[in-house]
Amino acid sequence: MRTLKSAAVLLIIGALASACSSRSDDASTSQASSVSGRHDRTVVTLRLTRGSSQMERLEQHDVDVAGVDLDADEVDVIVDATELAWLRSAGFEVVREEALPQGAAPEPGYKSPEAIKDLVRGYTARYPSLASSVSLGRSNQGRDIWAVRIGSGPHDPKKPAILFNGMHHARELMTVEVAIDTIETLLGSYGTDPRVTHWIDANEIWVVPMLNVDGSHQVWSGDAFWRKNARGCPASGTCPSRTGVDINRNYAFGWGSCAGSSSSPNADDYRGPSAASEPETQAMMHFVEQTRPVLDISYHSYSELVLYPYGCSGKYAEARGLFEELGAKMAAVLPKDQGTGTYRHGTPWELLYSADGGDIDWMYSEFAVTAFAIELNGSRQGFRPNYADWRTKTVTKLRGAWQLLLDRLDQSGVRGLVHTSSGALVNDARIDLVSATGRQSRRINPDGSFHFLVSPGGYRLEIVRDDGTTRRVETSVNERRVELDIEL
Ligand code: 0X9
Ligand code: ZN
Repeated sequence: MRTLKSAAVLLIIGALASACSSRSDDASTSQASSVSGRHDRTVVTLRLTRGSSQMERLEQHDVDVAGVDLDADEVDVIVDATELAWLRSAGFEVVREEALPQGAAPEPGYKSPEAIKDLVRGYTARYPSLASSVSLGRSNQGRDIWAVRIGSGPHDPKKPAILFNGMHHARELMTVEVAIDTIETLLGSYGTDPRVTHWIDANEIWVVPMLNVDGSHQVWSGDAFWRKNARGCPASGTCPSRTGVDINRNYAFGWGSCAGSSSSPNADDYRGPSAASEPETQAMMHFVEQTRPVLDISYHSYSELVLYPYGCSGKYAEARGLFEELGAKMAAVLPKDQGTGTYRHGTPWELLYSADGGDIDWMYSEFAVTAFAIELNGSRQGFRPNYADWRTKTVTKLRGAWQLLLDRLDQSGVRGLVHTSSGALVNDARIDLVSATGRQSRRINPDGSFHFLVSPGGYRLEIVRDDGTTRRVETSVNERRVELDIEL
């Protein structure tokens, strides 16, 4: 596939796979040897028959779905010999098979957890007035998870926060590059590019380049297609078993609710023993709770899609209109890697499969974050696109998407601060935004601020403190953001 074009080997499955599946270090972990070790898996491209329930069937059988090519009606899965035999007997049409490049460390250029630590340190050293770093917490194996804050002053509740994060899934190497490019584009052009200068002056921009630091360590130790965190793995070397939790099935919203994850520790979408059981998930949840971003992009790969809540079949977000508007705008500025056309947009269940316990669903439902997941790169490029050919092309095109969100912060919306007559900020309150078409309700942020992204029109704000004190304010929104200072 994709990454491997030059070294691609078409496998004659039966003989070869069984010959290399009996590695002695797998034999000690009974499940790993019966489900499959990392050494005997193959990327198989299947024909997707429209309107059928193939994706659900793959999910029910815990098949590891790597990505889709919706234009070609194909899905790539990573399977062992037993799973491949099941796929054939279940009537799936196999289009291609390719070996995985096990043991191969990522190409030079891609970033390890250590490289991220050094880069983050370098940004804060070189741009002390614009960049600072914070550890969101530590992974299962004790690695720091770094965030870079980009802003031209101290925290200011008047300035919206926005979040960009990479690598929930360890094998999705290019997601880190996009996050790193975001940091470098912003820091490198402050004071020279007026748009960049404005974004940094007007907002608090947070970038978490690599959430899954332990999984990344697995990938750099030679397990090229490791996806999950490293729960249950030894601290060094690769993991002899396939345990590990899919961080993007572990968030505390709708956890395990719609067959959009697996209860089996060996499955690549294992949801973990309980909601938010994982330190990586907890770190991100705690961070979002503190910073309350208005917008978020979580980068994944691959499939060339812009996704938004919710992950469970049939379920749309209350703010569906806003998600569709912004999703369509971002997709339109993202041309596909191959051929013609642009990324598609929709919910995960419309375009891929049902997914529960995902980050964007949690961010949106818990803190009304307008949160997207972007699946970068096409299936020819896959999880590890050739760095020289694809790094620049990919990060450059993604600038169109994240910059569009930065611009959106200035556009139609209502931002404000709530304070008492003595000037103390109020955060023990709810705020509702009411229009002719409905009501959005949320808690005031810890710093006394609130921010609604809306379309132009007339709105009423209703603020109710926990002690019952109430205030109503009428406002009219046009193309620009309205700023309010509300005394209560
Ligand atoms: O399955 C996922 O987690 C993402 N696809 S991937 O192939 N990169 O694994 C889709 C995430 C959709 N987002 C949420 N439901 N949160
Ligand atoms: Zn992913």
